[in-house]
Amino acid sequence: MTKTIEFPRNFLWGCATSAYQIEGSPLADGAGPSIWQRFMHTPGLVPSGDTGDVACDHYRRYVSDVALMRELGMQAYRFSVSWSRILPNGKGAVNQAGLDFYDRLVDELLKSGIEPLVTLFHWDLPAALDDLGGWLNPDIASWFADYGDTLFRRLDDRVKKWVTLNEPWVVSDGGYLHGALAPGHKNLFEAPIASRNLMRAHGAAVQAYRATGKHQMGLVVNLEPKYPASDSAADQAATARADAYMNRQYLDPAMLGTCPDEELTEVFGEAWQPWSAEALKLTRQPLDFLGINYYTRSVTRFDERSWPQRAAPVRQKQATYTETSWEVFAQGLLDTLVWVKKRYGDIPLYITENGAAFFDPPVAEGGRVRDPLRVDYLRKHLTAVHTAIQQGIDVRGYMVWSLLDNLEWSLGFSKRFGIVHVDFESQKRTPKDSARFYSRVIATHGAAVSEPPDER
Ligand code: GBH
Repeated sequence: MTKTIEFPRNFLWGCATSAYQIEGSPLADGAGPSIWQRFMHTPGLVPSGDTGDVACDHYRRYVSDVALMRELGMQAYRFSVSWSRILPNGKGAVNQAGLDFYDRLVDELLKSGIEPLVTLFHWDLPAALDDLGGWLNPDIASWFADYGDTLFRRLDDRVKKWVTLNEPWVVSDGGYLHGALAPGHKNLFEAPIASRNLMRAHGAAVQAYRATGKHQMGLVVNLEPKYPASDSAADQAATARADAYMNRQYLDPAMLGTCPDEELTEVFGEAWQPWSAEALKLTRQPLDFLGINYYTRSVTRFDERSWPQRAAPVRQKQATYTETSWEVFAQGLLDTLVWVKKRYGDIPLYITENGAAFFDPPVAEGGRVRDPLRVDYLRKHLTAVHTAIQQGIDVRGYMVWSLLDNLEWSLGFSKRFGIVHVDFESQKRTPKDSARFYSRVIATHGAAVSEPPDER
């Protein structure tokens, strides 16, 4: 017998997006350019030539997008604010028209009974701040806090859940170490500095929030459990390095006020400098919740040539891989939740992103998009979340990544993560089978997770 799944009645069901990935109109109404605007318009950096100039045109279509969410039964919507719409130069003069957009979006959501969850920073740094060193400039902590303050003063009367940063690891690793993401630097010495300033900025924004805000503030990290490929000492040590690098580098300072210096010295060598007492103190601020983005795991082995962590993922022969070559491994989500509770104690948790890119068939006659692999992915991961709750882990909500097919950063529009298909020519939205499935899950408080798949 399959077990019946029932989530708590107050469990928060929703979906997530980010500004540059869906909005389009990046320079409209007085907005300044972001580093993503710059990066994607630099010839040669993005093979597809795709940009966020139009993306899902959400900036102009937000009313109908909110209506769509409502039709699907969404209870919450996690979106991010484009910093350079609010502060075209990253600091200083406020652009009221930019604030007005998010004001209208929040009102539209509330009118539709959907709770907004607002992320301050999902990678689109104002270009003007990058010109001042971006995340390498320690002053960014106060720039970020001031930006946050501007938003809190305008929206905290209606927004009850806030997030400082989305995935500091990706910003540092992709933007400063390997350079596949904006601002495209490749520098061993810069990455740890960017990480530290990201976390100092996080702390400074939480402090600013406590001074003006009345609700809840959290941090969103991408977590990926690392499992040793063998019990050899070399693989075990490589696994510990990979885990310190991706997972503990951010959560230890934020939650414990410590840093895994030993492993990070092994990763970065002389490029690793222990954090100052000031940085640790600023970073560690009491949080109301933690947001976890979970996509995959890695089975890790020692690999001399994997720079800089000398650890590499081992391909799993029996596993399913998504279109971004990430292993589907739902047990890893449960393991992650267990680990977070054990290491960091009891704190309300939200799954703030979870989802998968698969190759979808074209929209069929009658408007159906069959995406059984995505349905299966969601089913397995929702089952893992349910198990975690049964084990006493305080998971309060789940946001699927993503509502819409959107701009997958440097990979352009080719990787589709949406539960709603987007035709990027006509901008037509078509809910995929996974959207229908997720709607039923929400409507049945999770019971549909254990329903047999729709074979029609
Ligand atoms: C998120 O990051 C972003 O927040 C979001 O904007 C983005 O669209 C979405 O995911 C989909 O990419 O190659 O096997 O070593 C994802 C964070 C970190 C998840 C790196 C996968 C690499 C796995 N990712 N991780 S592997």
